[in-house]
Amino acid sequence: MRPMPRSSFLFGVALIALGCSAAPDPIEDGGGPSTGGTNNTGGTAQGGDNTGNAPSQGGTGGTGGSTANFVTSSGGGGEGQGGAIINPCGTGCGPEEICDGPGKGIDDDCDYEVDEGCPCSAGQASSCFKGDSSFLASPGCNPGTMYCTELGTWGPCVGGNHATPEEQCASANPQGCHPINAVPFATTDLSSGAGNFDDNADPGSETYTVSCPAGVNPCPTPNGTDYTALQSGEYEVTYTKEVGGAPQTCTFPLYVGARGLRVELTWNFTEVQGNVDLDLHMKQPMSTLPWVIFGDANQDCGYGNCKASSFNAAPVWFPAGNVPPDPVNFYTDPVYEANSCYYAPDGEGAQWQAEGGCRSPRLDADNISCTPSETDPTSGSYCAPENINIDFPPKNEWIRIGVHHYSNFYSGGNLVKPNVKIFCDGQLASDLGPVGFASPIQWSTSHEDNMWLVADVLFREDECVKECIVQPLYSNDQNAPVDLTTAQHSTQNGPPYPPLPQ
Ligand SMILES: [Ca+2]
Ligand SMILES: [Ca+2]
Ligand SMILES: [Ca+2]
Repeated sequence: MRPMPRSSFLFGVALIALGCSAAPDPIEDGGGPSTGGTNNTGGTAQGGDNTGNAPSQGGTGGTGGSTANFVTSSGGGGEGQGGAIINPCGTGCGPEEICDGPGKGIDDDCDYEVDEGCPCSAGQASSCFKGDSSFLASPGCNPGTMYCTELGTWGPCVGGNHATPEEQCASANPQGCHPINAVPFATTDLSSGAGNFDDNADPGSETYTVSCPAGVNPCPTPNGTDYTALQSGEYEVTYTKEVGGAPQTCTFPLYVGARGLRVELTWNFTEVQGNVDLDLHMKQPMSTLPWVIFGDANQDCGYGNCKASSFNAAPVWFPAGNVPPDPVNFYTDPVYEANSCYYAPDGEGAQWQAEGGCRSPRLDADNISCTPSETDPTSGSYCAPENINIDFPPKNEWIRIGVHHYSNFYSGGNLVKPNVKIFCDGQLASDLGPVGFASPIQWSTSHEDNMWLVADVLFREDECVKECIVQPLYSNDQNAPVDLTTAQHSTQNGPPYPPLPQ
């Protein structure tokens, strides 16, 4: 067994104690594994109601949208003297499922279904944890992901490691095959996840295979024990060995993610043969100024001003003098691997290293053209996702996401179909494009210079939860996408922002 990759520390960062847990935190109590921990963000999540209707269990009825919470431990509702409940946030195992607040993404009634019957809407995704949520912070336990179904309620919680009778994640053997973590674009040693399971392998008999999260195509293949995942999400690793000539296997998850807000753009690279250039854009929080796709405008982060190579013109969005967790324009993490921008492809990461830290916002990768048949994810021609990041997002401000159809050299007949995944502290909060719209966004060459306004994202935090809300943007009641022409996106921001949540 090789040492845990140092990048695994990152997810400890996201396990932010919110001061309301009555239950002991096994990580803070020193119970965390010496390997660096198997928890990722410890996140929980749940969607509200995108229609603006009040959540069924008495929420604010505000903007709705998809939300992702980051509850560190919901505890057991500890009792103080006289039996008074002193943990206002704790739910533990209670009599009923709760859809919002601290109950988001949590299996409040411990029936091993999460947010069963709770409302959600198109394009929403969320993390989820089955069983007693007080185990969420335990080594070996990790949330899975659930998607909103066409019925307007949450689908099954898939992936993750749960406090169910079958999995008993809190008592999983940390010495055997176990979950591992990585940041996007960093190369991970898969053998660290095989634990001591690989100790007795016949020489030369070991192989690793990886299956990617939904929508990740092409899916990178391992190079021996090295693996470079480019997109956030949960990957399933299968390790195979022979012992005395008899094959044995184990599987374990690889959780890939980064801190803060990370928006990832891909499109149907294979169908359009890598000959289409889409560009991811992010608008300065709460800005109502127009989009400026070529750069040179502070309000619009894109390829023209947000890459390391266009650093001098980079947007300045946050007050000087801020320190994390307040939003900062530039930050050098004392832990080298926490500077996730250092792993950006195409030489951009090396430029960030030369700058000595990561800028926020920033565009880590601009895919201009690519070769869908390329299988080496470290190759410059690999069909990599574009991504824009804010490492320490501001609170209570809407951040708008857009995708610009820059150029289209494809004449083969297939339309280009963008896909945007929005991650909050490593947790999927929305998956938009192919799903989530009655008529998904799809462009032909005649739509060059159109701009799809994807969603607005807002981070908020109170004494119990840290959450992000994703509000997909729709042009009408039929869930059609907002698709702006040149004349429109060059003169306007698009629809008004949703009301700020209470
Ligand atoms: Ca719940
Ligand atoms: Ca339940
Ligand atoms: Ca591009």
